[in-house]
Amino acid sequence: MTAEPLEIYLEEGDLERGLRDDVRAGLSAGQKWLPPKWFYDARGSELFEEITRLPEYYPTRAERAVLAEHAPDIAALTGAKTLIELGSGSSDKTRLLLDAFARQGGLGTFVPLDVSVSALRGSTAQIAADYPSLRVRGIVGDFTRQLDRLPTGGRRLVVFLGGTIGNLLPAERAEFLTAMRAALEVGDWLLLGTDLVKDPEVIVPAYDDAAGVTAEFNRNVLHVINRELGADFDPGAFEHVALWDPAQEWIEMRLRASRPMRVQVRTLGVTVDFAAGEELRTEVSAKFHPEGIAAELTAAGFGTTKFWTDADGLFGVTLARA
Ligand code: AVJ
Repeated sequence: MTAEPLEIYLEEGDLERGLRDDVRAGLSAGQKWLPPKWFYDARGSELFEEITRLPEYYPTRAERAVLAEHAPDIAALTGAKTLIELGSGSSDKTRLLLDAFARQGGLGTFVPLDVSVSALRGSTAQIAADYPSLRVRGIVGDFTRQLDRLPTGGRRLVVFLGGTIGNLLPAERAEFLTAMRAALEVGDWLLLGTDLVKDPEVIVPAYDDAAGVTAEFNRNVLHVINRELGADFDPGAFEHVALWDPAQEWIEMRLRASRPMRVQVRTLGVTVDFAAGEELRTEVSAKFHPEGIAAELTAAGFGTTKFWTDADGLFGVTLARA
């Protein structure tokens, strides 16, 4: 089947308004910040795909190894009819699941949901071509906001891979998991990918690679704001910073002003001053302990869980029953 036209849960106008609100709030804060979802325009999505192939960036490979080994278990345990993928991006690793379901039979519909229209266009067309018996319904949406509108019908498996849940702060995460559980019915399933706490000497290079791709990805958010909101950031004047916070057990990406700068954001009519060395936080990527993941899922109302990791114990994948 060819992919169905993308369903739009998030209009261009909503996106634009969301960006304006986030930029206004984040750039006027004492400690400046921007949410990571604004990295992912077409260029940002491409840069992220490039990151996943870097030697230092282990999460994608480690998660792929877990899925390669356990996709048949996941298909058999869940018996899902509909697979919904949140923050699907290219849906590359998801193919391991689709292959396992294809061998088992029974999966009828694949629903990738992402904020990136460009990423979704590519992935839905390719998946529809490669899995001719699957119905492919791409949704343009924000996974933190559209949970109550997830497609229904048949047993569902929601997959949220890559460790993207680590982009949420702890309170946001609890709220997200609770909303997720509320959106599901007893018998539905959640498959959650989480990067695990490990030696920062392994984590930091994954977010500060030698080739500078992550630095470019980080600075891309400034290009997005320049283009979408008529700002005049000089992205080259911001240095990429990746910092491990041992107390929070998360990595932060920041952009550090290399000199004092005054930035105009024309659409918002605001002026933002940066002192030399001032940092703008662009991403938090939390790392987890297996017991912590289970506890958070239980607190959100999920039942039995299964937990798998790769041979090196780098990355965890949890299957939880609603
Ligand atoms: C897509 C959110 C899982 O946090 O590792 C990669 C994004 N940031 N390099 C992550 C990212 C810097 C990635 N996630």
